[in-house]
Amino acid sequence: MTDSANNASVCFHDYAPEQGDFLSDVMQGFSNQQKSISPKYFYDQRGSELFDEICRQPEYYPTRTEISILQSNAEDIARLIGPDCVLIELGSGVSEKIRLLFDVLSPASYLGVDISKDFLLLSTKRLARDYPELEVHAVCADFCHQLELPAQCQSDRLVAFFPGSSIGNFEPDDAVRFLKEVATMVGRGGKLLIGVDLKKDSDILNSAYNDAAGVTADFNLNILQRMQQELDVNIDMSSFNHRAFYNEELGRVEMHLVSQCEQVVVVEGEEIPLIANETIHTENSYKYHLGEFADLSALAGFRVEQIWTDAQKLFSVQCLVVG
Ligand code: AVJ
Repeated sequence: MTDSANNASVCFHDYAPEQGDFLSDVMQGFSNQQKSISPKYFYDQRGSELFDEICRQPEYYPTRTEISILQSNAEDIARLIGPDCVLIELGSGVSEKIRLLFDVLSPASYLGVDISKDFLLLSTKRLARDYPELEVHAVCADFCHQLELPAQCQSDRLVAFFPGSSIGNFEPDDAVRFLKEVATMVGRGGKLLIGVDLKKDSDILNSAYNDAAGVTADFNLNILQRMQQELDVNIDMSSFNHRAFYNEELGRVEMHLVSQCEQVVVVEGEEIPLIANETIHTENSYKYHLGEFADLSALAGFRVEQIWTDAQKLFSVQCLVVG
């Protein structure tokens, strides 16, 4: 369904997935040997707020590092991309980072894609207000499953923007599949500006996902809160603990919820037993060497055109081109 309404000069397109996926995904994830819930369910209103707060924690280096890379290299990035492109931000959230590029990039139009409708509308309306010259589109969609552009946004100068190292949430095989879809969407000569978190000392990674203020723990536990609110479940939240660690062998940070005792969780009448210390796996955040990510991009049909990093090589922003 496409519902286009000119609201505060934002053109809105609704491709939001049907509700009901949450329950079936939870049941599916709980029936596996290693119980799991997809990290996409972190981002209800409260979860999105908590994630925003994570980004401001001193231990969580990715956000501020990426912002400083974008700031220091904005002109360089703009030169590479060229003027008058159609800029498509995937998982646009609060759309703060894109502002760093607008002034130097002068795109023809901007399209924010996000699954969280309220956040999306708020942030695209703000952009439309602050950049009155810019044509702003908001697409509510789960970009993992569909990357469909509204007809008005077709152009031979498409540039996707995928910041924050959200690509780290995909299994490497799925990352290739996803990047292939992005390549198809932007077409030959089209580009992808992407933030990729890099492999590094495990102490830095472990503290980034175990901030002293406990915000990441709250963010992780909030997924149980969300289940309580939206599904017919009975979970004692205080019987679960946050656990995050860098799995060096697999090159990823893992987040889990650890059951503190033997207990039974009831989901829509179905009893799900957990033994003491059993975990529910809630997230993987893959980290890459530059060479590893270049190989992955190549499998998807992208060539790495340029890489920008910080002095400590904590994080990278990369410009990929199709073909
Ligand atoms: C939004 C997926 C990039 O993996 O660092 C932050 C999410 N999880 N702290 C990440 C997250 C815990 C974040 N991504």
